[in-house]
Amino acid sequence: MLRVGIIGVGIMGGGHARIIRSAVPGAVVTAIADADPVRARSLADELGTVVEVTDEAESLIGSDTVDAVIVASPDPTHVELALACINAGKPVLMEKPLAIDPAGALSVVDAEAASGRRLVSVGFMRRFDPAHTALFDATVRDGGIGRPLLFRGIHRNPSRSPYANPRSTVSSSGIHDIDSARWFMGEFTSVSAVGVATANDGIPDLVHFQGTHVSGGFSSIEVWVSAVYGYEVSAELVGERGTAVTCDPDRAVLRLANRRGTDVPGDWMSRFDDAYRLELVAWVDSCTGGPAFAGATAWDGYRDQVVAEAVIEALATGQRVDIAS
Ligand code: ISE
Repeated sequence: MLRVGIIGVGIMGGGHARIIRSAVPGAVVTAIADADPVRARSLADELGTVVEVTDEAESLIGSDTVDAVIVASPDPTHVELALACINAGKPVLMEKPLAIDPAGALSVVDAEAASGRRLVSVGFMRRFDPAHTALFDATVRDGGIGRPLLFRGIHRNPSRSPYANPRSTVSSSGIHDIDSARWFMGEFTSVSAVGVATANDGIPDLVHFQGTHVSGGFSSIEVWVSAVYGYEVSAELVGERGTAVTCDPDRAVLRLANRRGTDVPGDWMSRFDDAYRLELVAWVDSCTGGPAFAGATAWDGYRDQVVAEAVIEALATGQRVDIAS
């Protein structure tokens, strides 16, 4: 049984803890670290398996009640905690982003390489989303549509995060679409971007960016964090001989009172419930002698950060930004 410690038990960390309890055989949450002792104790009481509650992340990482760690604390703490897990020789699933800048992400890549072990996994859960994996299998893996020419991503949140800032639409939200575009099309070679701050407060909440890729194809990505109507993520791949687009597998089309349509989720936890579960199962398997984690690595976390910085620069300058591989 893999004993998991979780650092940061807000939306993501608490969500992971509950998924592990209900749907991830072979793992149990034994330790929680959070700056809010009331929140930490409340989750520990809810889970019933936690033997250690602390506000010291380093104490959790070093604890002999913990075999592997999930980091879901605020983004600025991610590098320090990833390095501490590497130093302790413990596998860690990092919530995205790996770092708040490329240099920090690269320090994690370098430390993991120096350790000689694959310890860092990064939680870009769309790589486990059944709709996205079906799209990948039907296009890139199958090859039936021919050479991939264009990846088109749409990513809409109903409302901004309370922590929204001029960078976060790209660095916190758009970084998911960057990771998906790299997954489908290979490394970026350049980006151009435009955006609008619908609240006139300097925070671009609707951003569109276009990328070119080493494969010769390109990507077109919309990130809108004030969409109001709901939470929606979709991806399409255009090839030489055909196209394919994600299709939400579990929505019913309701015909009622002269209307026809489906519900739209309200947030990412409901839209990606299967993805988070499958990601955690794969990570636990990788920590207990199973196949290597098939999701994003520390290198992906670094490259995603490099592209995010380029998009932010392109947004600020209105100029295309070239990206070295
Ligand atoms: C949030 O941090 C996430 O990771 C969600 O998946 C994403 O859709 C949202 O825009 C981010 O703010």
